[in-house]
Amino acid sequence: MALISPSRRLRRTPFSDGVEAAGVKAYTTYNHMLLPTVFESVEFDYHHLKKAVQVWDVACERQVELRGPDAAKLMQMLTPRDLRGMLPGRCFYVPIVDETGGMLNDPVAVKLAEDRWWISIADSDLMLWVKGIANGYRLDVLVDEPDVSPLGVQGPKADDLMARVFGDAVRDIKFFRFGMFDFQGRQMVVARSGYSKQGGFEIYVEGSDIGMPLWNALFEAGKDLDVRAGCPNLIERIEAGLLSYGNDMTDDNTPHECGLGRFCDTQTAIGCIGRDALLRVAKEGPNQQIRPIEIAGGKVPGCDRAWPVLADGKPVGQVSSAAWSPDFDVNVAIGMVRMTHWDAGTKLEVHTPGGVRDAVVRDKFWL
Ligand code: THG
Repeated sequence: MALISPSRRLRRTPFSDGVEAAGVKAYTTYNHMLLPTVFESVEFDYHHLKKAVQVWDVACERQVELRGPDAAKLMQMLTPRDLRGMLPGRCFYVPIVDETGGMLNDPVAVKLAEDRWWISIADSDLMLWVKGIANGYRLDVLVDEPDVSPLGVQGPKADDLMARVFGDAVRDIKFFRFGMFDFQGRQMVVARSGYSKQGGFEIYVEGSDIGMPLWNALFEAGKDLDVRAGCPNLIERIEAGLLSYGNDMTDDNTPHECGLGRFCDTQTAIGCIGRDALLRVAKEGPNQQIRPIEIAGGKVPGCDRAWPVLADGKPVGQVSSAAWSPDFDVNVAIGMVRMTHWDAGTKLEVHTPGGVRDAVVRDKFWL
C-alpha cells in the first residue's frame, strides 16, 4: 500500500515524538489520530510483549467526558450494562448501543465521581451521539473531549516498571480499578487495564505537556527491564479474543452477536436507549455470533476486508481479523458465524484473497 499523507486532521499525540524516535514502522488511524501498529515487526513485537514490558501510545483511545448532575443518568442511557453498583475508582467495559440495539462503540467507562465520567472510546465518533442525547433530552451535563491521553504499559514486567516510576502502591491496583498517582507533581489516573492479556496498566495522562516527560521517565527507569515502545498487537489480541470495533463488529451487530452478552443487564439497565430492541433480540437469541476460528495452512495475508466463510458451498459468515500465531503454530482468526455452523469443531471454508483455506470453529480463544 502507498504511504498515508500526514495533515492536521490526522492528529498527532502527546507521545508521537517518542514513538518516532523509537522507530515506528507503520501507523493506522483511530479516532482521527495516529495509532502505531508496528515497531520491529508484528511478530518481533509479539514475542517481546509476552516476555518483557512495552510502553504503548494509545492516546487515540480518546475520552468523552461527562460532567454535571446528570452525568450518571446519561451514562446509563448509553449502555445496557447496569451501572448502579459501579463505584468511583472502577472501570467497566461497556457496550454502547443505538435505538436498534446496534453497537456504536465498545469503550471502557471510567467513573471518576458520581458526576464525572470518562468514556475511553474505540474507533467511532461517539461524542456526536452523546452530545445529541444530552441536548435532545435537555440533560444537565457537559460533554466534551478533554486533553487526556492514555499511555499503556503492558507485559509481564509492567508492575516492576510502573513501581519504579509511580511507587510500589501501583502493585495493589486491582483489575479494572484505578487510583490517583503523582508524577512530577501531577495527579494521574492509573488503572490496571489494557488491550492485551499480558497484564499491565493504563495511565490517563492529563495535559499534553507532561506526555513526553512521562514517556522518557518510563524508558529511563526500564532500561534493565528491556522496555520497548510497543502497540496493540494484532496476533496477541486475536489470540486473546479482544474485539476491534469497525473490524470485528459494526452498528449492524448487537452486543449478543459480539459475544458481549455478559456485559449486558438489559432487564435492569433502566433508561438505556435501545433497551426495548435488545430485550426483543435477547429473548430470541442471536442467529450469528463471534467465534474463534483456526485457519489451516501457512501464514495468511493481512485481513483488510471481510473474508467470506462458506460451508458446503453456502455462505455462513465472515472472518474479520486473522494472523499467523508463532506460539500456537496456526492461523488464528475472529469471525462472525451463523448459528447453524457456530458449534466448536464445525468445519468451514475461508475465502482469503490468496485462495480457499480449510478452517474450524474453536470452543474458546487461545489466551
Ligand atoms: N483501554 C482503554 N480504552 C480503550 C481500549 C482499552 N478504548 C478502545 C478499545 N480499547 C475498547 N475496546 C476494548 C476491548 C476489550 C477490552 C477493553 C477495551 C478488555 N476486555 C477484557 C476481556 O474482554 O477479557 C476485560 C473485560 C472485563 O472483564 O471487564 O480489556 O483497551 N482505556
